[in-house]
Amino acid sequence: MGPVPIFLEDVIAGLSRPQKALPPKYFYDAAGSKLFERICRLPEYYVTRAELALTRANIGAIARFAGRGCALIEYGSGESLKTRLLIRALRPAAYLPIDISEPALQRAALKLERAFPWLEIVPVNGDFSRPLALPAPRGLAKRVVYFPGSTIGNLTPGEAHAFLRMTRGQVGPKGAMLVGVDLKKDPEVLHAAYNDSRGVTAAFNLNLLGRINRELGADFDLRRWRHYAFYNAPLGRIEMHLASLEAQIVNVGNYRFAFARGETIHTENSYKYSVEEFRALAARAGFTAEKLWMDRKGLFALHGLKAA
Ligand code: AVJ
Repeated sequence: MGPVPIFLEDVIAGLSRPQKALPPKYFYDAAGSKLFERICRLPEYYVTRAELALTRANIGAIARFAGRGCALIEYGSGESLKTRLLIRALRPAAYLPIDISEPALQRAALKLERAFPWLEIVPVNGDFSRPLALPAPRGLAKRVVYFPGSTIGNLTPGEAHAFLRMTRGQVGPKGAMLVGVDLKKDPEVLHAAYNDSRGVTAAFNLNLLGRINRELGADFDLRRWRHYAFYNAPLGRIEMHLASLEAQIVNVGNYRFAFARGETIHTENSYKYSVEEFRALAARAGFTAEKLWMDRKGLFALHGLKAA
């Protein structure tokens, strides 16, 4: 069984729940990855710029914290500028990018090979929402897990706890972790970041239905759906949904799903954590938060965690 049956199963299961839902990891097909890169350059989407700025400004301290010559493991690597900064400063013994998209992984690995011919690159095609076994490290290099971009915000606090426990096991007692976390802030700023004026985030969200049509032969009519994103303050998260503009029936393979007017498919959570909240979460997973780097506006945090 390849990836397609799993995609189909996940879609059928998600659309069969009382609150219909789809896993956000499926946003990132070729079209979705392109749209996400456009999101990262939007004026309203401060996340990428804030993280890049704080990484640039603190790269020396970050490298000292992680230690030179480590095995650097990056989850959800995609194609990242921050990674290049880090590789240059850290001079890792090996770099293990982990990504759900095989083409994105291969493209990124090729580019990095060209830029850093001295670096051993071991791409791992994997989905980190499930437990993942990493290739055994060569030598005794200390392992450092890098999880930037606030991707951890896609996980519920329970899932984030399980993920941090898994990476705590992977880095071992001497290891460290760098986690990029989006901070709680003015809800207007958050709202604008997920409701950009150019409609790129809307296109990104709607592309999920397009992908289901393309890959699973479904018949979602994209004109009958609207992007809907809001900040859920009590839960501390942005929620993205796709709202059905009218009562309709959609076929996915042999399955039929009925949608009421205004009913939504929940497509993504993006949790925001205060510094204290994230430290508490890391502590429960067996990490001590030793370092904290932030951008000047206090929009985004990079936490340096050591095994407790
Ligand atoms: C890549 C998961 C961090 O939650 O901000 C951007 C994805 N969704 N705009 C985020 C996203 C809508 C992004 N993460």
